Formats: sequence, structure tokens, C-alpha cells
Amino acid sequence: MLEAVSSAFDGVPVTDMHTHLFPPSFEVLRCSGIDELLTYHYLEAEYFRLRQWTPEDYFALPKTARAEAIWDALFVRRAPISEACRGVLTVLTQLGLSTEAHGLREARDFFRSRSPERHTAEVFRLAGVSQVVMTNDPLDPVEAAYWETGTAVDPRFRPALRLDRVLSNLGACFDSVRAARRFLDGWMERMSPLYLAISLPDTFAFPETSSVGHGLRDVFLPCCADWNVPLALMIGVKRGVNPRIGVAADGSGRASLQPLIELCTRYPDQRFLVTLLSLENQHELCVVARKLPNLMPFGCWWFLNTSSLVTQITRQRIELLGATFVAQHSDARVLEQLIYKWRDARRSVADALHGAYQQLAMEGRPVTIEQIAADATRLLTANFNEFVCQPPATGLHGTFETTISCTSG
Ligand code: FIX
Ligand code: ZN
Repeated sequence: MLEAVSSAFDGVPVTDMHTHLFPPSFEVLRCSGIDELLTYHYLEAEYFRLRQWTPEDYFALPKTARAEAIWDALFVRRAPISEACRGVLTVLTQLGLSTEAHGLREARDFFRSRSPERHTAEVFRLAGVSQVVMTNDPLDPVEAAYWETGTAVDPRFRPALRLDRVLSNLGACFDSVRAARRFLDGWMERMSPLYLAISLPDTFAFPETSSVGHGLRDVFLPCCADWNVPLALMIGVKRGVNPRIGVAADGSGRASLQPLIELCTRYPDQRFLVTLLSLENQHELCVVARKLPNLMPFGCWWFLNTSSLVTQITRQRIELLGATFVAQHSDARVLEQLIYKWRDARRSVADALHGAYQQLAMEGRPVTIEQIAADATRLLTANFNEFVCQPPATGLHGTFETTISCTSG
């Protein structure tokens, strides 16, 4: 039966609902190729543990030298056994490149020879991904320039308005709630995001008399209601634990689930996409999700995105929630990461679901192929698409058509 479950998962075109990817048209923001894959902050964190270079000396190197240093240390001088290391080898293998311990010339020549458009299509095909959701920061001047000059956005790359910087600069950037709303409404018009998103620390509290509490209550939640879009809350990150190591600096902490209960009960018509970074929070998230139908758990985020933990967490979610959550997102920053992250995710989620089906069979109710396909579709794409895609709402701005086609779950 595992083969039937695996092939059902292989056949589902994934909606990857949280990535840091950009389409080829956003040139300087597009991340692809072997040097980007090797200098991914997951690998940098593992590299710094070897204490070969100080972070300052490492970051002073050109990117190609940093990539070579990581390749030599983590892939040549030792077995590349970590999840992120093995992922690079999966990408190379799937693209028909050697994984041998020799240099990076072959890979560099390959990526240089690929046209961004054709390469993007090939990576999506290999990964079995139909669309990805971006992380779009309106306060990033480089990214804003692409939007403000009307750069074409590839329909496979769906927008999501990321509000971390807006939230932390509310008082500095806007002299009133009205001004903040005008700013957001302008970006809603320009971008048509599928959802608004904020990452929050493990200490997040709500309601709270703070800029975060006021920002949520006075700006972000009313905006979501008027535009009929979900709010994604990504909770439990400790930003900048060790600033010396750059993007790899962030850590994780266990959060209280009480703010989620407050938000989902005080705003019962608002939909919340929720992911928590701490492993210790996962069971509580399932329990809270059973009480709050407007809360959609999503993904095994960041430090939880390892084969063993995705299977464990998904199994627990199936036991408590059935197939009513979003199983995974890739968080990919480099285009080719889609290939290994979704290969791993399909395997781990299929393993978890297979275990549930085995128990069903023992009760004399073997699952059908159609039911397996329906569950795989729900977990990898349909639950997200349906949660985001609501009937046109008549909000402040009239009827706002959703921007993602609903696929039947
Ligand atoms: O806040 C986020 O979107 C996180 O996913 C990132 O900050 C993090 O660096 C990441 O890429 C994890 O996979
Ligand atoms: Zn992310």
C-alpha cells in the first residue's frame, strides 16, 4: 500500500504556500545555482560549527569562495549527512550533475548555461510544484521598485504581503492608523496577495498594549477583513540569537497558544494560517485547531523541516485533525531547493498517512485509491487553496475576487 500512497503523492501538483522565491523577472532577487545552494544559511550554520573561519572572515570572502569553503568542509572532508547537505546532493542528482567530491566547475557551467525561464519550468516540473507563494516585503526598496514599475509577475509565483518590517516600523513610518491603512490598501491593490503574513517571537501576546498589539488590532486585522484575506501568523522565532552569523542567526522558542485562542475567538470571521517553530508547541497546536475552525495549521517550519520530524508531526496531526491541515511548505530561498524539499516532504507525509491507512485496514476498512488521492491533494494543495479562496466578499472595497482558482479538495 505504501507504493499506492507514494504514487498518489507524486501525482499531486503542489501549491507551495510559503517560500522566499522570486520569478525570473525580479532578476536581482532571484536565487539559483550551486553557489546559492551551498551558501544557504542552513549550511552556513553547520559550517560555522567547524570553527574554520570566524564569521567575519567568512563573510568577507566572495560568494564563490564561501561556497567552495562549505563544499570542501561539509561535502569533501566529511560525509554530507545533514538534511541540508543531503538536499544539495538530491538537487545535483535530479539535474543530472555529478555529486562526486571534485570541484564545482561542472555545476557552475551547467547553471550558467540555463535560461532562467526554461530552468524555472524544469525545476517546477522536477519538484512537482504548480505554484509557489512568495514573501513580499513592501518596505524592501529593491523589491518595491519591481512592483512599482509594473514588472510582470509570473502566474506561478503568487504574492503574500509580509508585514514584519511594517509592524516593527509602524510608529516610525506612519503618523496615523489611517496612513498605515492607506499604505497597505495601496499594496493590496497593486499586489493582490493571497494572505498577509507576520512572523512573531515566542513571547508574542495578544491582546497587548504594544505596537504589535495595536498594529494587529487597528491595522492588519481590519485590512484582512476588508480585503477578505487570511492572516498568516508564524510564531516562535527568536530573531538574532547570534547576529555574527547573519541570516543563520535566528533561533526558536516555545510560545503560548493563548494569543491564538484570543485572536480566533475575538475575530471568528477572520481566517488564520498558523505555524509554530517550536517542536514542543506542535501537540498544543493540534488541540487548539480542534477548537478553532478558523485556524489552519500549516507546515513543519524551518528547524522542524527534517524527514523524521515531518513524519512525526504529520502523524500527530492526522490522528487529531484528519486531513484538515496544510502538510508542508518548503521555505525555499534558492529555486532548486524545491526539488529536494518537496521530494522529502512527499516521502515523509506519505509515510505518516500510510501509517493511518494501515490502522484503517486492520479495522476491515481498507482505503480506496480515490480516497488516497483525495487526502494527498487536500494535504499538499487543496486545503490551502480552499482556505485562501473564499466566495467573493463584499467588503469595504466592494466585491474582491480571490486570485487563486479553487481546486476541489
Ligand atoms: O520568517 C521566515 O519566513 C523564516 O522562514 C525565515 O526567516 C528563515 O530564515 C527561513 O528561511 C527558514 O527556513
Ligand atoms: Zn520563511
